[in-house]
Amino acid sequence: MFDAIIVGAGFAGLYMLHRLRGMGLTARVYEAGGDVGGTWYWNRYPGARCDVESLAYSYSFSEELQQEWEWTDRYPTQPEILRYIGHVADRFDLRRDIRFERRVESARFDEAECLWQVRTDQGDQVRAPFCIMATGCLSVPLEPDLPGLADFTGGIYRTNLWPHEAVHFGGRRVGIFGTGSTGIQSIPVIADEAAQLTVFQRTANFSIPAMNAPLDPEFVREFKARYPEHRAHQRLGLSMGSGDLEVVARDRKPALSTAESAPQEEIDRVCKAYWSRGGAHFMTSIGDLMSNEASNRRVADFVRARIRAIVNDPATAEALCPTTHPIGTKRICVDTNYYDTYNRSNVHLIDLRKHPVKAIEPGGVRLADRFVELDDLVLATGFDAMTGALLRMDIRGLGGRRLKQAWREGPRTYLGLMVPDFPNLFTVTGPGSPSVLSNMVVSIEQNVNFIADILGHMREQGYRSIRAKPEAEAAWTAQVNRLANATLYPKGGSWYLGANVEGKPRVFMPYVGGVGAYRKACEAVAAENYRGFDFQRSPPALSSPSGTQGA
Ligand code: N01
Repeated sequence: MFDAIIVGAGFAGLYMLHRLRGMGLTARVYEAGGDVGGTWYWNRYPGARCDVESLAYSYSFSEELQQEWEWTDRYPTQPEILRYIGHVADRFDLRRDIRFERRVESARFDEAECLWQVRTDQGDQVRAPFCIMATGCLSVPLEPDLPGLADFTGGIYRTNLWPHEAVHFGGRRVGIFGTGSTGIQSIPVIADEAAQLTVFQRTANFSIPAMNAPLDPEFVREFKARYPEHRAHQRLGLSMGSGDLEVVARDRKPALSTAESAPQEEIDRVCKAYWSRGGAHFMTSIGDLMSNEASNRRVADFVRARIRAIVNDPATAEALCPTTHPIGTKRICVDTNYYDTYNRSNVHLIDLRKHPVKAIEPGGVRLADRFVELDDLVLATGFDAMTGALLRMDIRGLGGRRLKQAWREGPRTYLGLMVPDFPNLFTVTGPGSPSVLSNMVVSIEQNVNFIADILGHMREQGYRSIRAKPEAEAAWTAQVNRLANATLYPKGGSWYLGANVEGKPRVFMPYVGGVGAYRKACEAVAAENYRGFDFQRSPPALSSPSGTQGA
């Protein structure tokens, strides 16, 4: 028996394991993939790169680690992140407690014993007082609704299940579905190699140039010298990681409070400055961008003007101009040469709103008005986000209550970390926490530390179980909804809202208040003796700091 079972060996699972070990607790990690890395293990598609900057998208818990690791570019590539996570696993000797290629299928709470019983698809069965879900927010691939897909005789490549061996598109006619962050990253890279690339676009998306470049060693040296200050900024949500501290300090305030009534030259000046600096930081340019529709429209107009300026063919440019949602309400994309790619003679855009798919046939895609012959299909069609990984397991809490049942009208949590009828079960970056609206590594570290502190508190006090109180869950969920409804986010029809999955309840899942406000809320909860949580003392207590050895 272990003190805790951790599900997932991505950034969250690894750090959770490291923290528990540091407390003298024992843990077993189950991971469906063949190695550590989580989302970065699976998403190895061409062009995969993080859109948070390297120096910020990394653990802060070890000063030695952050000083030692050398990043290459402003934005890290997927292979580089995977190497980094592998290095962390080795450096902190984490692999020995991880069982790979084991997908957890069920987790059931045994009330009499106050234990979670976890079962994997390989037949492992293990019990522990605590179960910590580190299953990621974007880890369940979504199968697109494309009739006849199974009949296609060419290669089918899903970006989020990309093969480990090299895929060669040279001389081939490739089609791609999906123009979210993934499609937008991979389209320019596939276009470089393929003979022909046809992009089947259902919804045009807003994308900002990454302005990626190799990191300047002098910049890195200065950044690392002040890492603690950078990390402090990140933890308060003041920095997306870009630039030096002076830039961060200046950008604490948006350049303009609103674009609604600002003169056009002023909007152009500010937006151009943010555009040329590059990255998702663009979204912090205008104070009320995510709460004022008129202000948002003017910034969206700026981006549409950029698209028209970059793309030579006016009809293609128009089709690429997003019109279905306010900018930022679907996750902003960050690209390298995305719009320029449409100026290549081997790239063709099909607007599916005008030319819907009738069927996928063995040799290509049948549209209402034409047939596109293809050798390969790439599917960049997204995820069942935030709740998908949790709900595909059979999780049962008190009285055998299923999580699926508890969340039938959408996820409800206390702080994104616990659900009332599921004692001793934690969700790292769960729905109701900043998660996908933040730098995930920053949120993961905060969530993991909070959970570890709770377990430390329980050990000190001799508590055996913890539950979120229903009233705390109700109040937090109401606050999450209230905050979201005060913004434009719910207008996006995005995966944040579950809108990409048929039949999924439309509930805005992440906490929009920012990592700083969220962190303060957690600190206030802890300071008030973990307000909103109910602790019980009976049966056995957690193992002593020296740790009980696991079976
Ligand atoms: O998925 P998405 P993603 N026919 O859901 C289209 C993170 N991420 O993998 O909008 C035709 O955004 C769908 O069209 P529509 C990031 O948080 C991070 O790109 O539903 N098209 C859409 O265009 C991101 O937001 C990085 O009309 C179909 C696309 O598929 C999240 O992952 C990199 C279709 C799905 O877009 C998800 O991004 C990459 C159909 N039947 C991703 N079904 C970083 O850099 C779906 N689509 C860190």
